[in-house]
Amino acid sequence: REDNITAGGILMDNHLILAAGILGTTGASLNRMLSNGAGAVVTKSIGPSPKEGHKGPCVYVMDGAVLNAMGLPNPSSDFIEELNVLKDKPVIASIFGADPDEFHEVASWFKGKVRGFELNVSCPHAQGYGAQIGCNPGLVLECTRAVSRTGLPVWVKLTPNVTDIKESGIAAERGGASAVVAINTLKAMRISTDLRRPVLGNLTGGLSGPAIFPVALRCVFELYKALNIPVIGCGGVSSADNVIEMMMAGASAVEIGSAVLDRNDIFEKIAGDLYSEEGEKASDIIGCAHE
Ligand code: RRO
Repeated sequence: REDNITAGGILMDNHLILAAGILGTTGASLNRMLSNGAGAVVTKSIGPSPKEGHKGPCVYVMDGAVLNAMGLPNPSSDFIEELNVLKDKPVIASIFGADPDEFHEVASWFKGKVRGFELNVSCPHAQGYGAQIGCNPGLVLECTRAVSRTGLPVWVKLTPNVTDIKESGIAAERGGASAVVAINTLKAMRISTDLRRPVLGNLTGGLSGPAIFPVALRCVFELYKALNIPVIGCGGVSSADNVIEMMMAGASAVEIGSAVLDRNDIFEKIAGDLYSEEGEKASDIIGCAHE
């Protein structure tokens, strides 16, 4: 069993990380995921002021995919007290803002409470707070640089909704990022033929789950080749075999989101399969598909 690994400057209990947005809204739920085998956890994205989120329906579940437009609901600085029950645990704060100053302000609330940050510059339906930043390499660089001033490791979560994800990754690296995370959700929609209207209140949203795994894998593969900082894989991972595939493409660690909604013991299940006694060390296969 491999424990205590470091990826992107952050010490974690294993290679499997709870992705942002899933069960990350309370200290108790984050703690439960750590007890259930997650090597680290990422919080729900926290921004500069409290936000209620988009009007519903906010989630639409399909076979092998989930469509969401939650709308960045979060309690802003009131969230910090949730971290009191997670002292010295491997917690990463997902944060967002409209510009570099807002990113730095939100990050400053978390100093001394978390091991590092994940910058959310990639929500596909965030109106000024998300992919508008992630699609602009100059802004990605400035926001990364602003949060790097905290001295803590900064991961940048990238959007797949661009022509060339390498450009955003290179901008994050230049801004001082310790790692990039690929990918956030893929911009998508469904229409109810009965109701003759889109299934989501926000009309469009972000697709996650097994359906986007091949897109995420391709992004990790391209980023690993283009960057000198670690790549964290995220997008539709639901088995140990998916984790190994992500690592072969170049992922140093892997985030798991939608699969947690299907079974909350997913971390124990995947860790059990991944760290079998006989098996190769997981870290020895990173990037082997490039050789
Ligand atoms: O809250 C959301 O609607 C949301 C966010 Br912040 C994100 O980054 N990605 C996503 O699919 N949904």
